[in-house]
Amino acid sequence: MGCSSSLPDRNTGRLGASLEDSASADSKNLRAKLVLLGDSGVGKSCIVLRFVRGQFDPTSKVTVGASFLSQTIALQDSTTVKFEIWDTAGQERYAALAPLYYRGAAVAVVVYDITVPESFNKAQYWVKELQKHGSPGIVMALVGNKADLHESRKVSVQDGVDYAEKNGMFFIETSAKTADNINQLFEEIAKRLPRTS
Ligand SMILES: Nc1nc2c(ncn2[C@@H]2O[C@H](COP(=O)(O)OP(=O)(O)OP(=O)(O)O)[C@@H](O)[C@H]2O)c(=O)[nH]1
Ligand SMILES: [Mg+2]
Repeated sequence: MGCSSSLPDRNTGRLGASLEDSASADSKNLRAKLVLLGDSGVGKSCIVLRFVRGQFDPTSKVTVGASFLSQTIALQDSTTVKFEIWDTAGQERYAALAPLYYRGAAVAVVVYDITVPESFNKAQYWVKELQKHGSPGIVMALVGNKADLHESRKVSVQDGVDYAEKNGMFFIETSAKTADNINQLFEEIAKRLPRTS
């Protein structure tokens, strides 16, 4: 399962960028280092694949280590935002690597699966870790993925909304499968990035 096999695996890229370096450029052309965190199987790689390539692959592999992709979007005010995306591996054995990827990140997208309550608990764990060790001023989004599986829903929308609100996060439910709210997720993040001028 997973979507990572079709993504390039570039573990050798720069990891330790400062926050200044990770959300920069002029006010019209922003650049932001973004990290995705969350339990294995919640759909992080599928969200990235949908956002970057417009595809959904139900048959590919779990992520090993992390993979890197970038994608630029244009906002209505003609600002462009280049997202430099680190898609981390959710399997427990990779948990110790996470700081390498969230260090210096301007944006953290914490993902859970609306059909798996344990993944919502894991999301809360990542939020706490980011609050302790993430960049000051990091923009955080809480994402309930697999919204297409609403008949198997185990985490209510309200639980997501409440947790996000308490922690100053942006909240959205998405489906990488149907593409529902995937572009909106990144557009809302882009709007929340600090502007230098
Ligand atoms: N129904 C449904 N299935 C999804 C969705 N997103 C991902 N999946 C499925 O969930 C499984 C896991 O997706 P991945 O994107 O690989 O999960 P991951 O979070 O990257 O997992 P790790 O790389 O191990 O951390 C795959 O079988 C996907 O096809 C979605 O929005 N809806
Ligand atoms: Mg993955």
